[in-house]
Amino acid sequence: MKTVEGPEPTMESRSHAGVVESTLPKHQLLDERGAVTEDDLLSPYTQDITVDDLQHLYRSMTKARRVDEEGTSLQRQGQLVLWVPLKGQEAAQIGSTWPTRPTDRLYPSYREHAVAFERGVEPSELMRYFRGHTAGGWDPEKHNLNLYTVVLGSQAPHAVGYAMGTALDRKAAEDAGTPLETELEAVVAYFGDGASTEGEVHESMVFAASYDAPVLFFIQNNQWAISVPFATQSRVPLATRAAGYGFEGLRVDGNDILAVVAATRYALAKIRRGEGPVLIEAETYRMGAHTTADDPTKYRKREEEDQWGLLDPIERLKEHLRTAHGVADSFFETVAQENDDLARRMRADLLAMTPPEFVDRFEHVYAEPHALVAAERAEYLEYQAGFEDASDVHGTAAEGVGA
Ligand SMILES: Cc1ncc(C[n+]2csc(CCOP(=O)(O)OP(=O)(O)O)c2C)c(N)n1
Ligand SMILES: [Mg+2]
Repeated sequence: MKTVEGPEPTMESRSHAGVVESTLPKHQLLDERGAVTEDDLLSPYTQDITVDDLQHLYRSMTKARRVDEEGTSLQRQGQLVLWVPLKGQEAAQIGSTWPTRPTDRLYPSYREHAVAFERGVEPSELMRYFRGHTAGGWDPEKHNLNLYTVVLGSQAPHAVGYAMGTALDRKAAEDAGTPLETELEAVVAYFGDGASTEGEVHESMVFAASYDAPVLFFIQNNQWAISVPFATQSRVPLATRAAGYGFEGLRVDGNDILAVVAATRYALAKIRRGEGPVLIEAETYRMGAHTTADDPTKYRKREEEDQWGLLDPIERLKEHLRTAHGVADSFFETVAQENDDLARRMRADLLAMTPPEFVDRFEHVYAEPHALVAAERAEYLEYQAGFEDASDVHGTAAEGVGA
């Protein structure tokens, strides 16, 4: 075997070599100052967007940010077990959810709070999850939104499997001579730059390509996977990977709500035509900590945060609304007031929540009765009965929260 000349790459040199420049264009429709820019591929997909629509998008983005701030405070005050901030990713999340239909199934990771709100999940419902009061969070069927997935990338095969299933159902109906009259439903799999390196994500992309699955892989590249920078995760922009599997990949400015909406509309239209999967890489930034258990000052520079602060997606849309559409200050003030009221209600709802009993956990292991779980439950109840004060055993979930 012929050996390759030259120094062995070390972990150090490979990790810090940076991301190779790509010829793939980065799509943008609103520049850093909120002025409209033209994009041959995407501009046609925003023609029908009205000022009302833009105001809705602004409301949704600021609502998510306000709830996010409240989430951090609540965790600091001992009312949540953990909080996962989304600050900075509002355009990527709202811009990709808004163009979906209620019949499209979404598979989030764990930071997609704005996606959940846009899908009708109440902020307090989400908070209940981060308080440790629920085993899941919400009814996935009601919102057509799968539950949060903390095991990185594992929602990707679920999403692709679901997408393949919808396409197979359609084919079965056609074969039976009763073709469905509705358009193909799309499935969206959300994950991050870090998760994109998981084996399951690669396997999902191979399957999706092989079976033309109606799925959109929506990657929020927020530049960090906890303390690992993007340059360590990939030698190339993630959108370029799609070509290797045989489908289209788009790079968009993920802090530009119009570009994200347009790219998502473009991708969904293609997916609904049965042309297979699409990948969108939304380049954005996690402005806060990874979670409330993390301290980003330990691994990234203040200058980097300041640089990205200038690209704030909410400020950009606000500037656009003001300058291009003459939206008055009173609109922004009213929205801020509505968001404060919402945060206050959410806090009150959270503090009034009744914690589940420890024994309830046995109910959620299997859907059907199970002999082993029933025996363990009985053993637990017997153990608990041995204490004079039942709360001495484990306490309730709420007592655990403030500890
Ligand atoms: C399979 C697996 N490995 C490791 C972890 C620990 N972990 C949690 S979040 C995270 C970083 C994920 O980064 P990214 O995918 O970029 O998403 P982000 O948190 O930036 O939104 C890691 C390594 C995990 N949850 N699951
Ligand atoms: Mg990340």
